[in-house]
Amino acid sequence: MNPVSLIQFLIEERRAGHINAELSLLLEVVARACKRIGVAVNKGALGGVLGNAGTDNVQGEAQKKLDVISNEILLEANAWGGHLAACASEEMEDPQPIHDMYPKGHHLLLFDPLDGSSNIDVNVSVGTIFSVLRCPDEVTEPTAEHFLQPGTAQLAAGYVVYGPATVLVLTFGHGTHEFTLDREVGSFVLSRRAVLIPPTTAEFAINMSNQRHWEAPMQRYVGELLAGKDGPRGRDFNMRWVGSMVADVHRILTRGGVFYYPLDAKIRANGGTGKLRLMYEANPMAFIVEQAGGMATTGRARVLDVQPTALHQRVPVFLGSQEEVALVTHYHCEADGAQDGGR
Ligand code: P6P
Repeated sequence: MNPVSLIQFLIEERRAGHINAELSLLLEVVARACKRIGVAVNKGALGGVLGNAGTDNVQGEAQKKLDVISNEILLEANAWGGHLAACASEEMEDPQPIHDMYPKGHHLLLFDPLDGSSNIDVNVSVGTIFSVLRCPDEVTEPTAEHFLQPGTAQLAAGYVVYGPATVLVLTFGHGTHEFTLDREVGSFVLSRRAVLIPPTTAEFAINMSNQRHWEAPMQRYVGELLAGKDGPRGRDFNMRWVGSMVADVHRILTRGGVFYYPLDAKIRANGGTGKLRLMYEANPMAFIVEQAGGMATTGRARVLDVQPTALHQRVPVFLGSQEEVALVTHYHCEADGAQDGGR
C-alpha cells in the first residue's frame, strides 16, 4: 500500500467535505514552514543558531536565536499565499497583518513558533504549536480583539515535534492524525490516522518543584498518585516532565498520560493566571487532545470554552487521559463547592 502524504490526506479530506481549499492550503504552508524550522533546529551547534538572541519577547522571556528564526520562517511562509488575514505569535506583542501587496484570506493563524526553546541548547525535543481561527467576515484589518475567540471556534490546530523524528499532529475537527517526515523525500507521511488517547493511565507529567505552591486539591490529587498502591488509588504511577509541552503532549497521544501545569501561589503572587498561553498553547493542544478522545480543562472548566480577554492570556492546563483529568478537575470543583467543569 502506498504511503499517504499530507497533501493526499488533505485532498481526501476536502473531498469528504471536512476542510475547504483555503484551509487545506494554509495547513500545507504551515507544514512546509515547520520542515524549514526543523532543518534549522537540527543544525544544532553547527548552524550558529544556539544560544540567546539578546532580546526578550512580549512575555519578558529571553528569546533564543531559534525563537526568532522560527518566528520569521512562519511569517515569511504565510505572507503571500492569500489564505490569511493576519498572524499572531508568542514572539510578537501585536498581530502582524498580511501586507497590502498580497491578497488577504479568511483565516487567522496563531503560533508558538518554538515551544520549549529552553531545551534547545541541551538538545532536547522542542516543537511548533499552531491554531487557526476564522477572520470575522466584515474585518479586513484584523486587530488583537478579532483573535479573542474561544477554543471551540478553532478551525484547525496542530503541532510539529522536532525529536528523533519530525512529527506533525493535526486536527480540523474530524479526528487527530499524525504524520511523520520522510526526510529522504521531504514530505510528511500519514503514520497514524484517528489517534486515540487511552482513557486511563499510570503516567503523569508535572513540574514537581512547584509542589509547595500548589492549591489544596492539587496537593491532594498528586499526593494520592505518589502514595501509589499503598494509597487510595491502589496502584503505582510513573512520572515524566520534559519541559517541552509538545514533547509531553506527544507522549500522551502515543501511550496515554496526563500533563498538568496548575495555577499556584507563586504564579498568583506575580499577578499571573497560569503559566501556559491560552491562544497558542492551551487551545490548540486542547482541540487536539479532545479530538483524540482525551480531556482538557483549566482545573475548573473546559479549556476550549474559556472566553479570551487578551491575546497572550495564560491559563492553568490539565489535559490527557480522560479519567484522570476528570478526577483532578472534580477535586478542584469540589474544593470550590462548584459543579464539575470540564466538558
Ligand atoms: P517549567 C516551555 O517554556 C513551556 O511553555 C512548556 O513547553 C513547558 O511544558 C513548560 O513551559 C515548562 O515549564 O516551569 O517546567 O520550565
